[in-house]
Amino acid sequence: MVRVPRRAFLIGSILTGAGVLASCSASGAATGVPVTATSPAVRRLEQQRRSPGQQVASARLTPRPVEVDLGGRIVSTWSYDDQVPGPLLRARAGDLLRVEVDNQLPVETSVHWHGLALSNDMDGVPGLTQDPIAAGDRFVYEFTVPHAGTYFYHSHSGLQLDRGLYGALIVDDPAEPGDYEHEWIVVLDDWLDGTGRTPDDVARELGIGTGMGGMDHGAMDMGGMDMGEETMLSPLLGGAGDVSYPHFLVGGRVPDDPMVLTAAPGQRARIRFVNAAADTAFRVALGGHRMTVTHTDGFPVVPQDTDALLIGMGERFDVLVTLSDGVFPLFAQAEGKTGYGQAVVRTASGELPIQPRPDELDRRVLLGTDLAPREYVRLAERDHDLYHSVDMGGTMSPYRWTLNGRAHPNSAPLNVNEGQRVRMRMRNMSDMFHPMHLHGHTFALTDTGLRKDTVTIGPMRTVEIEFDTDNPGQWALHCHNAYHQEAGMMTTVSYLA
Ligand SMILES: [Cu+2]
Repeated sequence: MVRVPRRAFLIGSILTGAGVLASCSASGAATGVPVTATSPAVRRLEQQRRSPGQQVASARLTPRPVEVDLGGRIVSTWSYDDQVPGPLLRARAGDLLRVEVDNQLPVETSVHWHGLALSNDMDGVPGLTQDPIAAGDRFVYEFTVPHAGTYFYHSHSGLQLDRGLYGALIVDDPAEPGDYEHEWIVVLDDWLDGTGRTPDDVARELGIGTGMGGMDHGAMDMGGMDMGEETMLSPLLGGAGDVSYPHFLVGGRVPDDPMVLTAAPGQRARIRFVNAAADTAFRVALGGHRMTVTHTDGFPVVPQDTDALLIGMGERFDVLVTLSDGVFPLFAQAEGKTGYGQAVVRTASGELPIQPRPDELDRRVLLGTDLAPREYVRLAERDHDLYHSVDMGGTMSPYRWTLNGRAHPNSAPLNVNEGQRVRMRMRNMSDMFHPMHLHGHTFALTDTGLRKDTVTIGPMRTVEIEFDTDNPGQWALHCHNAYHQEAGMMTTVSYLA
């Protein structure tokens, strides 16, 4: 069932000033007509990124219906190449990545390359940067990969992300020393497809697209939070989700039959965490260890030690750990929900502790916004040319999530011109967290300079970001909760010229 937490929506009580809910408030104004994905400016920029000796990394992805074994649980779902997660894709910074997608799904699809500042026509947003790939059709994505780091790819069509249509994409930096013996790619997910309902069933239960409230709305009162057991609340994130899931996966497996990562005591491992979930943030810890965070969303940070890490949907973190002697749970608590995912790190024979939940989860928990950037990835000091405000809100009845009071596809674009420094204030006016993701750019948080492409914004919190408009096109800006996005929480950063 869909569990809808009671929430206060405070837009009315807080924003009484005239004009605040206007479609977009900006200082400075961009002028011109939209630069579309097929514009010469987009093509020219990609030509400049190409180089004569450029290496080509080729791959093929076949999305199709499949039965997948999640570790003793067989489910019917849709995935890439019959596996969950999809195949690992790997390239080096500067390479040309060429991926042929052979759509064997019964419906149209698309592939988005999450976090990459790539050519707009290859960004994989149907209706914005390309036509959807029809059932039975093929499409070749081909673009220069700009930056090293931990990324992922996923369908950007409807709720296909909440099936099995995602996989990790690692971009290597040939100059990086790689001071570790093991590299483990750990993809996290919340799972319900094939367990009696599909993500489309859930959308119907929530009331997405029907103009109606969800099935649980009869008893709802919009005035405050309910502390009852059906709410999903996190002390760190407030409302922690709209959907309850029967399974949480680490590396595509349920905890009963987990992914096992083996090493020798004293060795170092780089763990690349990707949260591919649709509606779940994860609190992650490795029992008996502290982790040193080295990167988030592909970009390096000042290394920081922590016991646990909170990862919003669409966020990635790289950590280094020096492994102790024994068997340890790599534990992913579904934040604010009941349930967890788990892998096992093994440097010795023996069994996992009977109670695998590590104490580290309740010690220091680091959020992405707690990190500081390495100096060399800071944006250059510069005054902003343009200021945009994005207010995030929603209602539960009807189930509708908005940016500046409007729901996609009726949202107002945020216009920019090329060559500008844009400052953008994102205000969360709801009591639920939203991981906000900007396509095609890695922005900086104004207060710390931290580089991110997905920032988790807690309830009633404001985050201000800056970015340089150096990648012309039409770029989605949206909440990475798949159901919020589907219910309207998406707009476009639109280059004009
Ligand atoms: Cu959201």
